Amino acid sequence: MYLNELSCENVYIACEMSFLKNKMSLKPDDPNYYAHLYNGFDNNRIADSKPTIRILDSTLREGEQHPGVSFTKKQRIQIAWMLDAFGVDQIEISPVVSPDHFETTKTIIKQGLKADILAHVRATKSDVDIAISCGASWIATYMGISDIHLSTKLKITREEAKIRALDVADYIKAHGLKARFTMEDASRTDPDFLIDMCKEMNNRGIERISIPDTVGIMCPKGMYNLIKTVYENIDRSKSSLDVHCHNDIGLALANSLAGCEAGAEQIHTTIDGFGERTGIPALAETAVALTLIYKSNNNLRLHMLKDLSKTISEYTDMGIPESKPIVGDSAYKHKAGTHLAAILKNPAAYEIIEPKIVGNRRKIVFGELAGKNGAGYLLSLLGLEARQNEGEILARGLKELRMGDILELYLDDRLERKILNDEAPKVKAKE
Ligand code: HCA
Ligand code: CU
Repeated sequence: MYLNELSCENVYIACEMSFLKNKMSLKPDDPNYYAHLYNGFDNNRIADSKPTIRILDSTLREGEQHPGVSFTKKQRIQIAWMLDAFGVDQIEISPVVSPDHFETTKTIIKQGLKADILAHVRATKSDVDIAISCGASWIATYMGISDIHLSTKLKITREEAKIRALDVADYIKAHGLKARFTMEDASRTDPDFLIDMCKEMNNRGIERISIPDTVGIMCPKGMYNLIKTVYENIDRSKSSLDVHCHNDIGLALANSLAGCEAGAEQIHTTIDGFGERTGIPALAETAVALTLIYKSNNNLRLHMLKDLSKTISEYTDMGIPESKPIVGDSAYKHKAGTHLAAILKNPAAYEIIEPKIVGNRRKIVFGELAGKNGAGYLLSLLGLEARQNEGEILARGLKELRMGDILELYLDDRLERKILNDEAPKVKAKE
């Protein structure tokens, strides 16, 4: 890029940004300030003040489809209570999987939680009857509508699929119930057929239409285009759109957010992202993205995130990967010397949201990579004053030991206060 073009571009970006900073009411002393401006740039969903993007959690349905995951009835009820306390808008469960699931669905519906409880079933009248007999007031039905799903799974034509789907939709509505219809494998469906089906559901007053990327093939721009196509073809006062994106190449959350930028207003998640194959977006990542980046108007108890994740890992034997965003043990661990030096002055240098907001804890790691500031801090914790070049000597010693990481410390409140009050340990460089 030539200098002229670059400066033209810069003027444009600068104008947009100064407009945005007022619109988004950002504080210039927020370390994330410029990042928020870039995120809001050309992005109405972020720049418009406080959009509401809701969360449906499907841990009890999609989550149980993950190999090795099977909750007991009591565990499912506890998970539903925790999700409700956390503040998700809808909770999905399938009553048709087993008699145990049927009983659980019935019990959870009776609890009178704030979240809607959706009974998720195939698009057949007999499945809908099972959902109704659980006392469900919200019924979510799904049907694979791509050609490959129609020919290999359902073995019916598009016309037959349409008749069956509409028949079921009418049946649910005749019972006076709220409904969601899922266009399974929507991302690989002929758009003409997809739009036709969505319009039919929309005309019938089906409250929500789920547009899944069942196989995780989309990229964010593609998901944006898919949702925009549907969004522009339905009467939004009658139906809202859900996005349900699979994570086969790691794009599930990015795709879900892109879908919301195009007009969808509810994202499907599971705790820790478990689900069929590689799952769907994790609740923690979604909730933080919505709160921190999108400033979505949700009332989520983010401090429960780590506990939600721990609960699931205890009930599944699957363990939380250390590097899992937000809830993983290393999500707030700081190790390299330059990072430690900065963290010990102001943790915001390497953290976008404080660990206690999401129920996690900050840790610092001392070892080979600690550097003189980290080593100096370690000395000061041990009550030794790091004068002159002691920090440097210890740092060198730690490197020569070649034992990798030697010590990890939680920065509990007391130590955090020490950082913020003392600033960094005063390590004087050797003169
Ligand atoms: C399934 C398919 C589904 C449905 C999603 C939804 C998908 O396992 O039933 O109902 O919104 O990925 O398409 O999970
Ligand atoms: Cu799915």
